[in-house]
Amino acid sequence: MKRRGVTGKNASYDTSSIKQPASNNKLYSRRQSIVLLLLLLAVLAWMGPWNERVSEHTPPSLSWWQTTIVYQIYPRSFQDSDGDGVGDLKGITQRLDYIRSLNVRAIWLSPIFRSPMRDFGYDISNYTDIDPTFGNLEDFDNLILAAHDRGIKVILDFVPNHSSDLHPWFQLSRQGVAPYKDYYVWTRPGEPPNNWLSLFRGSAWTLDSVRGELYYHAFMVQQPDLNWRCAHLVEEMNNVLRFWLSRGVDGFRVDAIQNLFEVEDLSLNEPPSGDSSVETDNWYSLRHDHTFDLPEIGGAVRRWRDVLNEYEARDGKARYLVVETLFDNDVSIRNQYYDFGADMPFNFDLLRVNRSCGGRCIQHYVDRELGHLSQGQWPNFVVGNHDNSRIASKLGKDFVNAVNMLLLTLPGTPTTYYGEELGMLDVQVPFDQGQDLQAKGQGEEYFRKYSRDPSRTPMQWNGGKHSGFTSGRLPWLPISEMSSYENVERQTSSELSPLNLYRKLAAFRDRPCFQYGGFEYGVVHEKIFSYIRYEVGGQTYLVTINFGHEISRDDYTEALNGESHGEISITTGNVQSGKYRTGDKVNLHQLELNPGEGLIIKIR
Ligand code: TEU
Repeated sequence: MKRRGVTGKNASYDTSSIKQPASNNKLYSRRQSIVLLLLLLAVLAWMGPWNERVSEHTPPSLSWWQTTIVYQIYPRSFQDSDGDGVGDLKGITQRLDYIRSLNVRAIWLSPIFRSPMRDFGYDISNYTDIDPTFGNLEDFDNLILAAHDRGIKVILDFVPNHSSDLHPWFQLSRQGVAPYKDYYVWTRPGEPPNNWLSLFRGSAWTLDSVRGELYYHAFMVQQPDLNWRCAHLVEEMNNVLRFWLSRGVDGFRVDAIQNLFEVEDLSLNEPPSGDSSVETDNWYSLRHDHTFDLPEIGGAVRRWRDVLNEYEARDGKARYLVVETLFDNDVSIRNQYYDFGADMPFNFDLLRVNRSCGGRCIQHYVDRELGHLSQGQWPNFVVGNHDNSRIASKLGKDFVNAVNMLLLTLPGTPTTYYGEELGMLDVQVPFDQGQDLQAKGQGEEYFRKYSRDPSRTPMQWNGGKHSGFTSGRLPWLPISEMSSYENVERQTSSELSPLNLYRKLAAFRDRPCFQYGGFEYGVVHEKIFSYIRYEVGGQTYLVTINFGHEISRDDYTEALNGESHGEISITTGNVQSGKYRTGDKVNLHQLELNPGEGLIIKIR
């Protein structure tokens, strides 16, 4: 399995690669040997400074997914091109110049495949076709071409754990037709064989009226789990990857990877988790010894990596594989996926922040990533996605700029969820307009608590009808009332807007010290989280952000080994109109930051 990751930043020139003269002494007289030795010493002397120079300034050989921001698009909500109120592929193609204006060079599309849309595409009925809601394969090919023309890579969602119950495979499986009869996890009729629960509440077992047996579904009833112990299924899914790779896809985000396998002994119940804060039929009420993070998953990931490497071997272009790993107190759980062949397991730690999370709290989450990676394991950070409340709603509008400064200056690959660049907020969707069936099907109270609709509302492009998202009668989810202020058009024309700050930060992070430079903590306390990014022999920057709710005055000189002055490169332009401006020279003995204010300061 080909390992990938950052080669050492201080990769030194490998002197062993200098060709040594043949060692056959019979060919050389003593005098000639001495001349040769002197010549060799002269060459090495000449290369010495170069080695040192090379060792200090050799940028590591990074792959594209290590240098760009990845921008997650929820296709239903990005841009509607045909007026049906739902986003589509042509709409995404229309907005690629906007993506590029963010200095983003990779987009990840949540599922666009044929689906009954019970889970909005995470219930797939044909893995190798585009759902008509989004367009067709021609639209997809055009999107790939247009994206690649702009230097934008395209990452698709790969959903291997389950299909839709309307997939032909399931229809054939329920009829007992070989080999499909083994594509899913079936057991005898009667009571469920064990106490396993669905992540969407209730038993994970449902009786199928056609086959007369129970089938396992880690998620919705309409999402039967695929049986990854079935060799035919494994090859079918490897061919799904090949189908999209052959159409130019640059990588995959693997959905629900940790649910992929379940033990073969279906009589095994799962023990209580000890979490008494959740309902007894809530997935988190059990410890998932038999259905989550089973060791067999590693083999599946390695096979997918081998498939991606088939394509890389042909054209030398890296294919990206990121897997969806849920938050776990033990970070080694997600970090094992590096060894399985994933380029990165998603680091969801910063999804847990809220308004009470100050400097030390941020450091705790950042260090869970940076403090636990082995050589060659590339870090990543996200602050939102389609399953979670938007970060601007968690922290408040006054921290939007601070969060984007953090996300875009930490080491590794950042993933931005569409709208975060604007500071888009959750939209409270009334029950009768609710679309998230896994929540809506559980009643109004449960819907209010667990619906994911609020963070999936349409992108806010302008202050016009439906915020420019659709020309149609109604968008599929309501648009924020804030959209007349929080939109691309208005923020583009406002110097201190979150969007323009995002653009500045996204361009700034192309500097070597942010791409692959070193990282050290600076001043960190209950308000301030600061760190130093540096390139050996190159530039050094201090990033300092006040995640507290009071002004903070701090002396950074000790953290900076006595450096007492710097120049401001970027300021968050704090909503309370902070006192700093780009280009200001600042005394590092006494820096004063408002709540939610951040600075990037050039030290040298
Ligand atoms: O989510 C995987 C997952 O584990 C869920 O618990 C997710 O965190 C949950 O939806 C939070 O409410 C993935 C997708 O991201 C999600 O949108 C899908 O619904 C799910 O898999 C099933 O495919």
